[in-house]
Amino acid sequence: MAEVRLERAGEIAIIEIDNPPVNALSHAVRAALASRIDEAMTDDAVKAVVITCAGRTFVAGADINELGKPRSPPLTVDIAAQLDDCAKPVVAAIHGTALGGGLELALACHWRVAAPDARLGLPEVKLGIIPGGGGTQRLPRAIGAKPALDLIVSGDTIGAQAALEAGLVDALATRDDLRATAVALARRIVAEKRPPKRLRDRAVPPVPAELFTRARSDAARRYRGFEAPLKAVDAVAASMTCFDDGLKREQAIFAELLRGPQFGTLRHVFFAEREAAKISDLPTDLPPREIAQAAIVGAGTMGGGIALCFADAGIPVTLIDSDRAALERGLAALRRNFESSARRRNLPAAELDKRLGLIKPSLRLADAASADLVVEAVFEDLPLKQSIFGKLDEIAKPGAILATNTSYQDVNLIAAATKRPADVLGLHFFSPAHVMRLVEVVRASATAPAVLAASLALVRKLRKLPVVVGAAPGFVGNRMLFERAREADRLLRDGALPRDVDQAMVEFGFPMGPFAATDLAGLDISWRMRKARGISFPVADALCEAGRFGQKTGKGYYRYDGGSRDGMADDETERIVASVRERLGVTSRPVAAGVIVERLIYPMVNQAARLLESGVALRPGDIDLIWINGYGFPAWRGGPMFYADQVGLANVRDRLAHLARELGEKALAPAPLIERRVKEGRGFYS
Ligand code: T1G
Repeated sequence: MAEVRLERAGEIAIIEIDNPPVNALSHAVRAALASRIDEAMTDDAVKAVVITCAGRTFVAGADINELGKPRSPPLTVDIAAQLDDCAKPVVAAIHGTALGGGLELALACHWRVAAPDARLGLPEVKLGIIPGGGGTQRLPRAIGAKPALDLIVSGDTIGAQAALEAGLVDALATRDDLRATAVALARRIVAEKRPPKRLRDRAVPPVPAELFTRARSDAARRYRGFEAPLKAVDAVAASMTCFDDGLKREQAIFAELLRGPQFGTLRHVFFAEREAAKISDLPTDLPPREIAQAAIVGAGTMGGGIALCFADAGIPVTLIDSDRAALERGLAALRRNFESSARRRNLPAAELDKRLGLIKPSLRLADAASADLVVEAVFEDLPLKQSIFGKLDEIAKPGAILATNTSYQDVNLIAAATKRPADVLGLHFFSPAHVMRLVEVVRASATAPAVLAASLALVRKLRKLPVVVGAAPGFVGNRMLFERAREADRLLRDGALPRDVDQAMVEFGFPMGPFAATDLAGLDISWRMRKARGISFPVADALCEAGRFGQKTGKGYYRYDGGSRDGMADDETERIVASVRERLGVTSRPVAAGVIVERLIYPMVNQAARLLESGVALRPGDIDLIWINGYGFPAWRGGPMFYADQVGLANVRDRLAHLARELGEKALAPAPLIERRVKEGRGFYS
């Protein structure tokens, strides 16, 4: 049961919110908090108030279970006003993650003290809404309009040190004396008779008018079709006027988005992420296995990126490569990436150096001996991986987890190269590893539950999203990507041009289209895989035969002049496509954008249905998370499975059946699960 307690420390009243697991602001908590604040304000013996939370975190926001339902006062915005109006000083004591309504409460307090490992943010846009508790008006008054815009539009969080430097918090405490530090500050404020410091009374420092126009155009380009970021700019822009008018604007936008379809979709994504953490046959009482040290084998793009993730999470990591030049290249790339990531996150230089210091380069596989977890990230060659796992079997300490970062090799065959298959699984990071949230956790047939549980916890400690998948070729994400790639190649044969296909998918909400993405990754990688399996994608194969591997060769589907990363349409590509059409005797005809979207997404959904039936994917929500967090599927569309339900699974089934007939492609025939669900009048989620 939620509780809000009030206790006294002499003249200081301490109000403690206790609503496990994250002190969400349910209606019960809001009502109790409002009355405790009143109690403290009317008690003459109380001279100041500290607001703190029990458990692992300060308030992590409004209760998302209640959002979207009729809202009962007092709302978060009402309590923020009540705090603002308090005649006695109120100090917020922040630990864990002060997010959304939690940070908004703290902003309405007059002072803020944070534990050094606290994180603060207004992530409401990730739910398709904007802060609705005054945050779009108070945060700019605390840290300025530009930093506030960046945080609110992105939904990112910042650490306590950066918050102190930005003026968002007034002081840092050490973790175990947060309450004492907050009470001491409250006492000092009373002794010095300092009046309450209200953000509401401050004006936002002036900014160039084009700040908001540029923010709007950036948001429109970066989040194409996604409303909340754009609306967040409008709300923050309104903070440049008087507080009350700005607050009215915020409340109107908040209410409008709360009624909109994108909130419901993103609430689905939020709860799908929580569901993905629940593996039904994993005992919940497994003793936690500490990953105190890690080792990465292979200092290439993936290995270096994975090592960066460990160091960034404070885990000492040995980066191993047998080739000195490769190791040096890997370290140089890792440092460059770490520095640019630190700049983006305003990570203090001292902190960056501390994290870089956690990375130990090595030329010897033997240096993996003390690691609790080893991640192999070498070239995608099964015998090579098996040989490395055979050696790791001799070197690694008992109980170490041995993970492969393979993107499609059979993890069971890799595990079989050791005498400890129970300790082996796949951790399929997505490139660039230090940016992409998704990790497909590949459960091999022998993987022990404790190893799986420890790996899930580790991936979360890296601040990434683990999704458990089965050990089948391509697992889930890449198996679906194969379907999209095959249809994309066929669209070129049928008459579309690369830019038609890419533009249709960018309009749909992807950050880039399939051909631009393939040019970035390199056409040769999938070409090698297809040849090994005797599969032909006629256009892609012809481009590879012409040495057009993408950005790495200056040309692929597009041309990249002078090392530019912006692809230009290339007549040579169109000549190659025309020659393939002629060879295949295909008469080309224009393909409408809507048909392009159907022909790329529905085959993926079809394949996903098969992966659900075979158990390689556990839930439709897992599949949605994989594509949102690994391939840029627009989150505000909910993911491929949620989208298929929105379109209507019967419509998807009918289009697949039509395409299978029209294109003579049996693989496009609707999967049995889709047929069954349609017959039952259901979707994937209903
Ligand atoms: N409401 C309800 N339940 C929540 C919740 C929330 N805000 N946050 C987490 N939970 C549940 C979650 O479902 C799970 O439940 C358990 O807590 C542990 O969560 C007015 C309107 C805080 C960083 O968006 O980012 O404020 O599955 O597994 O990995 O402007 O939870 O165990 O039954 O994620 O340690 C804004 C959302 C809301 C923060 C902790 N706030 N939460 O991560 O644990 S809108 C957010 C998180 C708002 C105001 C607006 C994370 C976390 P169960 P978990 P975690």
